[in-house]
Amino acid sequence: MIAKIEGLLKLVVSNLPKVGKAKLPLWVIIVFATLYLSLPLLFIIAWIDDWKTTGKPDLVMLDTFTKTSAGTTTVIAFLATYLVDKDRNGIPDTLEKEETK
Ligand SMILES: [Ca+2]
Repeated sequence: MIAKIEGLLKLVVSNLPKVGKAKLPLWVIIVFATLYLSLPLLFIIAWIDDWKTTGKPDLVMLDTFTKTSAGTTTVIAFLATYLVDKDRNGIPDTLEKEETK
């Protein structure tokens, strides 16, 4: 079953189009990083709107957001590792190293 899923995923990935000079893996990572990093901005906009609507800031919500955003540092470190592409072939170097093993 897992082999079938793996084969299906390889088939899908091999048929995905290239985007400009960048091949898909780096492009996907950039899109997900952008989406993930835009979430705090969305929260802040909604929090300010809530403050404006209710007339007082929801400090408990802000505190919760601050505490849960600590995980963001981990995600940024992970993404920074995967965005390194020294040979500029569009494939993150970390993934290339895994392929050659
Ligand atoms: Ca590379």
